[in-house]
Amino acid sequence: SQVHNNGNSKYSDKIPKIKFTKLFINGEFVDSVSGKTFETIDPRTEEVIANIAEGDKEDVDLAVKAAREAFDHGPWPRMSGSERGRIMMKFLQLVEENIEELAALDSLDAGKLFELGKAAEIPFAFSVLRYYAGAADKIHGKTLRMANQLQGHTLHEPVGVVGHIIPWNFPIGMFLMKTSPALAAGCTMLVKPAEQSPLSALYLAHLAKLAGIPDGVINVVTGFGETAGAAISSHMDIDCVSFTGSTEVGRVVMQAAATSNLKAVSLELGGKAPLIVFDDVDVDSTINIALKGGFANKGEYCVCSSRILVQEGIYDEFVTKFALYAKGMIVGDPFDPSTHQGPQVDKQQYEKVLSYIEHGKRQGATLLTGGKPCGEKGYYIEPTIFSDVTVVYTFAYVTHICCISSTLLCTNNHVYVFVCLQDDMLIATDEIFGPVVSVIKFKTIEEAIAKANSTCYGLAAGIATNDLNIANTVSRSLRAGIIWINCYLAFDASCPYGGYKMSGFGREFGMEGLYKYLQVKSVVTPLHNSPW
Ligand code: TXE
Repeated sequence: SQVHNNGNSKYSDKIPKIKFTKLFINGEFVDSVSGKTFETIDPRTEEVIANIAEGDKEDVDLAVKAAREAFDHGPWPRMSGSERGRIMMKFLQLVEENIEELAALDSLDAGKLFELGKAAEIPFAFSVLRYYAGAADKIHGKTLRMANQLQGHTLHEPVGVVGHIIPWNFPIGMFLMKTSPALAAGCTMLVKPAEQSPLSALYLAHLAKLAGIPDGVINVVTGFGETAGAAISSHMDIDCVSFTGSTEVGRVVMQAAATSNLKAVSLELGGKAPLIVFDDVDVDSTINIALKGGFANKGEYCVCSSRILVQEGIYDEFVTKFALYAKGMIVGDPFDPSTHQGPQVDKQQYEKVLSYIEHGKRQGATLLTGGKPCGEKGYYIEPTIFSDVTVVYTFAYVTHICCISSTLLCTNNHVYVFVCLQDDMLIATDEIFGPVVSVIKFKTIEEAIAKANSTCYGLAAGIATNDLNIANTVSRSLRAGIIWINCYLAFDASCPYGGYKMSGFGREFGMEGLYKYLQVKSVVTPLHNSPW
């Protein structure tokens, strides 16, 4: 049964004092040029936590000026990789020492589970910082022996000033995931945290300064997307923008980059990840994977397995047990250690999720559990599962390979092409970004692949099966940037991830996550006897 205890005063001793509310530019906390502020809201209680400086175009200009100066004349891009790595390790030490306060800021600002943050999510973000601190002195080019007695070598140079525009679902994680590889590369940067969750970014900027990261290398401009965010993507003196957020805004960011200075762009956008469950699995243990994939971080996760495709042989057993387990989840104050699911981040997301639940009911899906808000105040929603969610797709058969696409499945030299026309239920197609999971039935492996791929997104996918051949065949056929077999959300700092299709492009983590912050310069010279 679900317990609800939002904003429980029992946990008031865990609420941190808010120390930083101003923009962080050139190593100083400053008011915005306009002097304006905005409120950041506690999603548990709907009350104001603090007033935060509202940055706009003028503030972005100042931050870019500081970052440009630090890039063109400062020590950061010029020092050795090992020295940058050493300072980043100092930053790591400071964030580790302050984990309690950092975790509390994200719980307060974004409704994230406090204990889970401290035990898993934030340590993972730290591992990303550690990985890139270690990578800073492993950036090197190649030597080339070319035709005509030419010798060349490549230099990997920092791309310059980077603008990071980040969302609210993992405020600390996103900050470190974006800044760490850019720091290792020798870039300077400004970060615009989401307006819903600005607190931890300001605290991290303070720790970065304490660690010895030179002034101007990391700047933080808090503010709104249409103003501060837009000023970053259209800025003429930013060399690269790294954006995580909605597909809709990703498109706007890319357009602004194209029509301004053609800055490099990387986009990590929405998702509608499928978890495909074949009928050879142990249902109970697979439900644990499905619960984690579907409801982690209250479904506010771009890789969330919001579509669970279950093979017909175990479908009935699966949906019954899945609903039972989800019903047992405790929704409540994220500071309460017994809570499984906290509040949605803000009123807008809360209303968006509830409206999708209404769509699901209206469009004829079966509501197995949840479906309602809970609590007197705060943005709490019950974990919700719909079954009998239908997906309309067409199935065409051709006998020759006409194009290369992972929606092709080759068997015995025949090629089946699956073309998605439309999915008839919105809950099966749209990114809901809340604790709402659709269960969809399938018969054959071909149908599973077609249904899984019948989405404009392609960020992640899961496969549950004990059959190695099925696992390998399906993982090659899915168009998504990361595939989890018999697990879900298994991230590692060394393992690249990012989007196919409208989930964006560019990769986070691993050395791929570093390359986007580097330029490759080739240097060519004739050898003795060269005709040049
Ligand atoms: O995202 P936005 P929102 C998806 C998810 C969610 C939906 C809307 O489906 O329900 O997006 O969330 C900044 N120019 N994801 O409205 O608006 C904004 O200030 C430049 C998936 O919060 O995309 C914030 O810092 N920047 C996602 C960031 O973009 C702009 C995580 C993201 O906000 C801007 C979050 C503009 N014109 C939402 N407008 C994921 N991939 O994890 C806004 N921003």
